[in-house]
Amino acid sequence: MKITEANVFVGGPGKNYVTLKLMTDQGIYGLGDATLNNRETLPAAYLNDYLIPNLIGRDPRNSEDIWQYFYRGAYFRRGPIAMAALGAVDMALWDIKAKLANLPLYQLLGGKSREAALLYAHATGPDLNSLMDSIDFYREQGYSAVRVQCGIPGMPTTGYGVDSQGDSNRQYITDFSGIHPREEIWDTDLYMRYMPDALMRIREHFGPELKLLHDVHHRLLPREAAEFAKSVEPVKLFWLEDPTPAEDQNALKLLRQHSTVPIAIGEVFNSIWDCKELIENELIDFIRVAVTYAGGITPVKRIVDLAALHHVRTGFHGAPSHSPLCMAAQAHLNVWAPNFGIQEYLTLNTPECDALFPSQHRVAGGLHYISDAPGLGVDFDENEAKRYSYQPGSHPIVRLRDGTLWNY
Ligand code: KDG
Ligand code: MG
Repeated sequence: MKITEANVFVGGPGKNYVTLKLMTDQGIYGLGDATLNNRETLPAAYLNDYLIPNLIGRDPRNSEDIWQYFYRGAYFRRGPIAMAALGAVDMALWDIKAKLANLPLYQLLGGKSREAALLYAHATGPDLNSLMDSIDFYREQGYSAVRVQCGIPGMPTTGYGVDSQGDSNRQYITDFSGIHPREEIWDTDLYMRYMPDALMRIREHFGPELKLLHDVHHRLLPREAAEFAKSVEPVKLFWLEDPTPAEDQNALKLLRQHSTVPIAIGEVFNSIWDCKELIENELIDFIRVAVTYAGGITPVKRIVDLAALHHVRTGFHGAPSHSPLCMAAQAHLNVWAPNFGIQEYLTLNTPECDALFPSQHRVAGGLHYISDAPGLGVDFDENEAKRYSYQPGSHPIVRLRDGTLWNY
């Protein structure tokens, strides 16, 4: 069996999805996602210029050797661009392998450990009251877990999709405003004064059952993160996400000494090496890698197995910048993983997205039910794809009030 042709498509309804299609001499094709949010043309170029020319003629069933060939074989390895491109190749190879076996992919991982995977939605609001309305909205849809973020009085923006001026979910509305980022202001003191109380009011209002998650988006210094984690302990969060920038893993030690709040980290990680020490030192409770950014199903399965040894559960990244292909790859891992925790899920199933990526995967009552179609269970309509093209966009830049550049 040989790979005969490969094509990359960039574009989509409201997002620049980077989709890889690998064709074989047996008519079976595989699909993968290489979308690197706001840097989409780069994994596409990496695929077109380096990976695809070296894929043609290879046997797609040798997914491990192909993964090693592109990972070890690239002298300058790792990094989000190379790993997103490799992630798409690996996903497509698993898609082919499972289609060849005529099985849904999860069967090749070890079958089902559960019937459906728990999802969390994003509840947001410009202020606390509208955040509570947003939580109600998701509860009515059956969600038992929500990430809660709201605007902070006196802080015009938070830079992570929530601001106090009425625009509550900007991060997830397409920001195709061009290559120059808008600039937003962050004020740590205001956040530290306001957010612990706000989270406690949410807990009191909704009671003990609702799973509450909160994302700090890498904004705090280690000492501040330890203080914040300690102060939100009575809220009984399901997790506190990215309290500090992920580069300084030592920072988590201080937090751990002061708080038992469960910690979730990893959405910016690209390899097992980025999370090895966090997992082995048991400094986190949930690992948040995404199958696309971390190089595919092959390496993420290794991360999940390592995490299981250290009581770390999965909580894969599921921002809408991941296409339904990445979300499907994660869904297969989620039904299999013995140490599954939760899956982030932001509604992708608009009619336009469903037309571009037809699938039988189903979300209901805050749970993801896996498709039993062979492979990943997601298709790609190339005719639909002709409606879309690449649109430049950018994450915001965040500054402190004095102008100091801060972490987005
Ligand atoms: O591209 C960056 C987004 O995916 C990120 O800001 C989303 O923090 C995020 C989350 O938890 O989904
Ligand atoms: Mg996050």
